[in-house]
Amino acid sequence: MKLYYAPQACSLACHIVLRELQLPFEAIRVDNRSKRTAEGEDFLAINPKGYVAALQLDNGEVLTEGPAILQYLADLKPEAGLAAPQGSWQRVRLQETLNFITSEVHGIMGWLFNSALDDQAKDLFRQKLFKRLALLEQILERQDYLQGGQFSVADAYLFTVLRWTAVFAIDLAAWPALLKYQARIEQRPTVREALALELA
Ligand SMILES: N[C@@H](CCC(=O)N[C@@H](CS)C(=O)NCC(=O)O)C(=O)O
Repeated sequence: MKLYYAPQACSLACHIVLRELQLPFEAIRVDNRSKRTAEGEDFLAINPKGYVAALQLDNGEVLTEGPAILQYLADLKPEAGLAAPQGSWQRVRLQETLNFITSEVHGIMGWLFNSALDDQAKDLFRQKLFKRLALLEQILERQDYLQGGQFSVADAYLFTVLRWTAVFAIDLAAWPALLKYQARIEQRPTVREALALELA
């Protein structure tokens, strides 16, 4: 498998999960501005959507969209418990959580990266984001991970997008459970390895 990633982008979640599952993979860096890979390929020819993450399977198929990739990977090794079994109620809850992260956290934060928006517009998105963070804070005050007591693909994803708060000078100390959660996940060897490669 090949994971197309950009450093510290949402693809980090897939990168962490590949390492958690100890699956063999090749990490291929994409320059999101030029849309070329580190190997000089045209990324748009690989993923016409033009964004990471993209996972190329050994049969050549390319899977995109973080929540789909994360679940696909987790299902390759169900015994690792990174996603509840397909067809279970807990799996539906996991999908609910992944959808919340992708549209209500990742999606909103995407606007904060947009240089075409003025401060007033960005402030609207910040206020909306803070409401979502408050909801997550309530969950993580009760439990260590989003789905309960065990790390799941949803945590790899939330950890990844929470890291971006630093870019916008949003101090996570306002949400103490989120801050502790971030520190807890940062300690995972797979997270350290993934970040070491992406920051090199
Ligand atoms: N809906 C996609 C969004 C992916 C996305 O936002 N990727 C960003 C990095 S976090 C990207 O590559 N943006 C570059 C671009 O859109 O040109 C998903 O959930 O995987």
